[in-house]
Amino acid sequence: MTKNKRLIDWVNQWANLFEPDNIHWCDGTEQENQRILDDMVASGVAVKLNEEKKPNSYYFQTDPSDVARVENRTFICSKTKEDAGHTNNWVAPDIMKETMRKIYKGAMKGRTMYVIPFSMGPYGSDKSYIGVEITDSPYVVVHMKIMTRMGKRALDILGENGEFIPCIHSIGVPLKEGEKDVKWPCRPIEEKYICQFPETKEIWAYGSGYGGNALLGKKCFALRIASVLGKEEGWLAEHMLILGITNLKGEKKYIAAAFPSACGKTNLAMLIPTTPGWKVETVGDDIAWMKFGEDGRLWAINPENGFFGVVPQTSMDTNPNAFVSIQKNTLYTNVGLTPDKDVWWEGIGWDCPEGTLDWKNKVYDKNSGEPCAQSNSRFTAPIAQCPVADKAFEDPIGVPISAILFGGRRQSTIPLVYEANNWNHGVMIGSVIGSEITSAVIGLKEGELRHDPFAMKPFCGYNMGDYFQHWVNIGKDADQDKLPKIFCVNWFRKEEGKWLWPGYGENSRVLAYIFDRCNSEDIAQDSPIGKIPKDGAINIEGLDPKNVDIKAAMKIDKEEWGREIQTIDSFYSEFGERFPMELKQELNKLKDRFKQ
Ligand code: GTP
Ligand code: SPV
Ligand code: MN
Repeated sequence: MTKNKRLIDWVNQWANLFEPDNIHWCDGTEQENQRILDDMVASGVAVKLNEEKKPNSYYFQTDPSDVARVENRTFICSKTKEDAGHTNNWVAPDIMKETMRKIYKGAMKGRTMYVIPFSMGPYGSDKSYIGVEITDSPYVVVHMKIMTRMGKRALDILGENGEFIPCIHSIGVPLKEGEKDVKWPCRPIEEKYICQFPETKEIWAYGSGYGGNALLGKKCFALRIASVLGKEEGWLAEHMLILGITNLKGEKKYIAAAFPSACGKTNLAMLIPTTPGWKVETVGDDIAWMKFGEDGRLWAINPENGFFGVVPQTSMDTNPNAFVSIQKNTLYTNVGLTPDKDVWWEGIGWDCPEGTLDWKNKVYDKNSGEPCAQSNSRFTAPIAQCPVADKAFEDPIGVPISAILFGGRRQSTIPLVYEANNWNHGVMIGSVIGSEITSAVIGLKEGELRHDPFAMKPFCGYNMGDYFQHWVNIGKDADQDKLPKIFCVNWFRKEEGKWLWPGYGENSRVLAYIFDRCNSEDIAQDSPIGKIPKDGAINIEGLDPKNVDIKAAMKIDKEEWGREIQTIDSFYSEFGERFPMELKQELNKLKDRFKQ
């Protein structure tokens, strides 16, 4: 398959340690994919869904302990602790490697070791990188086939001397001779490891088969390792969706938006505007790589090829484009399975059929108080299947970004939308976004508020203070007029338990305002926190007054902001020396504006 000596040696070396029964080099063909799926169906690991209802789609249930990312088992193994920073778990690289070599030894006995060559980003783009993942999980192989550009073409690009990001993954459950496998082999949480080595650009993972823990092209490579590459090479790897938005006159702009996990990226990326005549198209729903073009603007690609999206509440009402995207060629994990081999979940839009199995494979009892679909259950589907996939998602050059949005789940304080006064103010806004914790991560208290700077707290591969400085530097060296404008948005504000903004497709009204601001329309006014819409600048025509209170959604409450500034102060003070002066200055300016 390849003449790349470094790759061949590397595979042989790992095969010696893992001791698998076989080695399979993935060519990325449909036939190969089908064979692996058929084998999983035959062994009871996968269920083939009803061909009439969900053509070419498959269903999986994980072990109940292996349902989301494990942040407390995720490590940035830089040489010094300071280089990982206080927002990351750290173990020295040699110590971690020693530990992991021991548990890796013989870990693939009785299994096949798959070698998956893949490209993050369109084949051949100067923004793309090649990775190779070694895994003993066929579930990972069929997911990487959708989530990345995978197979022989990636090897061809690598050629004889090309460089790749090495990604090592084992579920850590070797089989003795004749031993029968369980449905979802994995290690207990405290034995899992998700390790990034930023200096040598390596990823070593162990013990989990799920999502960002195992599909190593995604969070481990495209964010943790790529953020380090970006810092070294002068670009940005971010937890951001990318969308194209076209106004009534046919003018198109691209917007990137960072929200923490399970806070609405997939939904915003493919929303159907309720503003008549406007159109939104999807370039990506989770990750953006942004580099300056020769024209001085910031250009973005989506390094991924598929959606790994939150299932619950996805319906023809909330997100019709996602719903349509997942009707065929889709992999479902941890949702409900109906007696006629279709899928069901909370918020799908119809009642649960009698006899449906829940994600733990028990007949679902509506009165149990437990959900039928696990709250972090996911669909995996190719981006190309999205009815509003933007053609530019295949474009190796990417798309020029006009605006960057930051947001999170905030019940109070943060208004529906406001705009940064300048780049550094925008960097400050990104650095202090917070969110109520969602079910996308195991081991943290759901609903509790935490700071999640740039939605990158779990994904920054180096010291977060240095990361802030990198963002400041990106702006310093750039042509200010060509930099994207920066906004903060919050769809989740509540009063007396009730949403103040209807969200979903209605968010297009805020996007339309942002679009017009990018054309410098005179529709904004100053406030202590930044520029806010003038009265009437956000079109709320036709909205049911029961579902919207724009005054309350936009309110800037002095007391709430007093508390907010205190939490920013204490959050910033955690950083110590490696913290940009520029952000301290921006915080002081914010304080001063409230005094005026
Ligand atoms: P990751 O894939 O984990 O990075 O998540 P994501 O940011 O793509 O989140 P996603 O769009 O999947 O949304 C997660 C949850 O938020 C879903 O249950 C949605 O129904 C809900 N949600 C999304 N947008 C809105 C909104 O505008 N308003 C409200 N109230 N809820 C929303
Ligand atoms: C997230 O948690 O932000 C996700 C899902 O997008 S995972 O791929 O598991 O990281
Ligand atoms: Mn994500």
